[in-house]
Amino acid sequence: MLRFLTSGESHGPALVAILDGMPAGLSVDMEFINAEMARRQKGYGRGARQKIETDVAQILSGVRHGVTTGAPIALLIANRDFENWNHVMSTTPVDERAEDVAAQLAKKAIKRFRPGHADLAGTLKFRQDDIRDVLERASARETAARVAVGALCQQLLTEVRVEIAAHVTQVGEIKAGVDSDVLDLYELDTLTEDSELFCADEDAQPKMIEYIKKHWQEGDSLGGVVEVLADGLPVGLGSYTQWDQKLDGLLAQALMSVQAFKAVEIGDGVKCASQPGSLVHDALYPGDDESRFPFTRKTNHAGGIEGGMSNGQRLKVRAYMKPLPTLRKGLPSLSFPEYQADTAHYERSDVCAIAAASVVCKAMVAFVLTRAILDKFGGDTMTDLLRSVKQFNDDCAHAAKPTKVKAAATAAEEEAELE
Ligand code: EPS
Repeated sequence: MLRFLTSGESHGPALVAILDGMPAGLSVDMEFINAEMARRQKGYGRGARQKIETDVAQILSGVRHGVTTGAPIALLIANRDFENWNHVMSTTPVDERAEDVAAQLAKKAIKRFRPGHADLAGTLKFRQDDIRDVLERASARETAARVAVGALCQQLLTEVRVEIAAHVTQVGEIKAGVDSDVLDLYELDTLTEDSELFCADEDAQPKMIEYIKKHWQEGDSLGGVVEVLADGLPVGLGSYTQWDQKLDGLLAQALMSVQAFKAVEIGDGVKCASQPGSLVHDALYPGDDESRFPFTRKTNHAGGIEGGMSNGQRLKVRAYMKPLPTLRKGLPSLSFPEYQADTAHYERSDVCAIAAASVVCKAMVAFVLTRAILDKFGGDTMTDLLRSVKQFNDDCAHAAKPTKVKAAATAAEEEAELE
């Protein structure tokens, strides 16, 4: 099964990811991976850290001469900022009496919890006596490693003709007025790459930027909403047969795992709860020349998933991010380890990271879809995988049931034998 782990602290030497289970024979485009890495660093509302970093992924194993071998793929992204944190984040013991060490430790010390961050629960959970031990790993810097993994997955998706794109649909209260049913995903991807907030609504975007600016001036932070769309998915990814195989559940878990994400919605998810079934379910009609399948629909309220499986329509997933918990306008909080009334800690941070988060959400969706494709179609090699996906898509296009095909073949063989 395709899986990945990440490791690394925000200001440590590097971030690392291991992606295990990719088939052999996938050509790896490093330029694409690093373009995605660069995209994650962009977006209006980000803090000074991004001026320090130039994220570049390096592949250490599992790829030879630009092609995957089927072995685990290790990726490394160096943290340039580590040079300013070398004592604080040293993996080996440091001499706290040395002047430069003491100065750096004092400068970076954190003695007050930030409500909304992992600080409080993490410090208690791991019995740490330094909040930094928690926040360094809880930090969204980790998402750089996820983007590298997702970019590799996107390359496999491209091979099986699945297209994926993400855009920002809301910042705070400002919503984009974009109809995601009619967006061309290639155009969306190109458009958002050049825009400041990865938003497809040219009228809403300047308002979003003003809104972020206003909250930055007030020492506040903002969240928002990201939508991830995917076209060309085979029918039947995920499964209705078991709770932990449902594609919507898997997507929700993956997206909720992104730092600061608090809700996930598939299709018209939330709205569906307040509407009658006749307005929610997507009626079926016979397919025409343009349809991929012998059926078509006029709506996509389900967002491309029915019964926990992809249904051949565009996948539409929205993910909701809360405002970042690091605020210049510190909230009432407690000191650590005394637990006395104080104001929350503030250190350099982003005001709004929703644009960057859209790249991360896309990466996570790319990973879940790639895993679901490999689960359904298997294949140690890209050749096996492509053959199997094509065969299945062709079968679906003609609505042929393999069991019937087999029965017919058996009947034909029996008839031949009788003759
Ligand atoms: C983050 C705090 C900030 C963000 C960081 C996530 O880092 P720093 O404390 O170094 O300014 O910039 O995000 C990244 C470094 C990144 O590359 O996305 C946090 O606390 O989550």
